[in-house]
Amino acid sequence: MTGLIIFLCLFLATVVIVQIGKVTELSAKINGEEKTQIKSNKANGRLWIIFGFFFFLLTSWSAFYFRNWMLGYGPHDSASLHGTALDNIFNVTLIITGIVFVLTHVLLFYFAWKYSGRPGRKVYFQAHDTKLEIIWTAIPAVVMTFLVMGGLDAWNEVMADVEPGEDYIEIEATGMQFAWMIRYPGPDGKIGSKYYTNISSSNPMGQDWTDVKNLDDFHPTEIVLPKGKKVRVRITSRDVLHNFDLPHFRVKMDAVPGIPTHFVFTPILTTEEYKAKLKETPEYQQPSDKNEPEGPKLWETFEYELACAELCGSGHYSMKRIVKIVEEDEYNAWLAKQQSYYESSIKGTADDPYNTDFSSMSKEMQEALVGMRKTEFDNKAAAAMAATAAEEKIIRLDYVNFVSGGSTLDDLSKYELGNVIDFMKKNPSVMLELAGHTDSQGELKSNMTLSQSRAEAVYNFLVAKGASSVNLRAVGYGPNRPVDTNDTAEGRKNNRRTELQILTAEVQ
Ligand SMILES: [Cu+2]
Repeated sequence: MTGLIIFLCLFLATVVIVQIGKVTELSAKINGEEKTQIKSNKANGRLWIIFGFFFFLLTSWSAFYFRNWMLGYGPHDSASLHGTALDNIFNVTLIITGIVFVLTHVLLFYFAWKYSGRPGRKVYFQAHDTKLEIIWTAIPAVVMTFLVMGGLDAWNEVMADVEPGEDYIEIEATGMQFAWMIRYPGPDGKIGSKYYTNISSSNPMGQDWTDVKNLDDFHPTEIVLPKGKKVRVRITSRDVLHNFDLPHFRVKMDAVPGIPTHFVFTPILTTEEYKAKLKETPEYQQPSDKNEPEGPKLWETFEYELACAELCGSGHYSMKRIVKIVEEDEYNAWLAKQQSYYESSIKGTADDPYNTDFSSMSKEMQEALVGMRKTEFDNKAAAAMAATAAEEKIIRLDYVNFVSGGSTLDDLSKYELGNVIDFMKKNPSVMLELAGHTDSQGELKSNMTLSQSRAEAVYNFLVAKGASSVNLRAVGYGPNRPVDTNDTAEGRKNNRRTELQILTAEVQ
């Protein structure tokens, strides 16, 4: 329907124009060609002046009317340290070219009116004027030189990489159709290596799990950064060209498959501080959702955002990520809550190269894993110590394992049991029960014996390594205390376990 109406409008407009042409032709015949020509010249000259007037009026008015929405003005001053330099270059260029633009256009419209065709007026013919040539070559050349020099200066300042030994946060952004994937380095401050052939549905960035630096890297859904700290963003792409764009920080850099790029910037305004500036602006007092006039206002719902500034495909518009700038302590609290991608999604799965074989790991990797397991144990122990209910005073020894079917501890168990010894030395008065549990497969009697001998194996190991035997007892519970179903392989695996129960009463 709309298409038909547009077509009819265009058709009628064409008919009108053709008819006007015919009428003009006819009147020219009646009044004589020359008279009509003079009249038309005059009318056109006047129209130029009117058009020029409204053109300037509306351009200036719209610039003024929308000023508070534009980046680089009022509430939208740059939220990063380097952004001011870019805004200044932009403004200087705009002012200089703006003056030239206004002057040339005023003259253009004025001359069109002043020198419109008249009987007896002849065009002034000028073949060459050296002086003029020099003037209109030299002035733009000098102005351009200054603009380019200023631009290069700002470019060098904005594009400067971090110095060796400098304090900064490094994060990584990987573009893909159609999302930004963000990676933080984790507590070690180092982003792990990755390679495109490793990319799979469970490893979206292609991280190399044999690289220790990858073990603590995490993938947050939003970018959180502290105010006043230098940030270096590594920028890459998985498929096509994307562009890492943080408009409020004047950060913009292509994400190119195969060619890593980077950008360094320092946020200087927290999200809250930026909101406070918007709050002072009448434009941001409108409701954020027009259908909900009483709902939150525009300034209240403001968030910094990461966009893709490269037209990268049909879902391009959806490449948005929220960016939050917070105070340092809030940032640290957020960091502490993040779980590494390896821990949450890789560890113990088929993708974990060390799922079964610890011995093939590099020394560095082994140490990293042992360190992580120690932290895990210490956290569990602290929680069990703080708990009051008996069922919460249990530390599950996840890394104590036995050679299949028997009660011989495997090689790796010594690390976890080392943690237990450290714990006992730190808490010499705590009474502990070593509890062995099995699943319900097989005969009850043999399960009872197996769990008892496994608990004793752990007991003997601990005592041999210097743990106090007075504080310890070993009990085999067989299948009697399941924590999961015995109907599935996974449930049975969960039921086969060794636990450390912190006893509140004395050991009998
Ligand atoms: Cu994109």
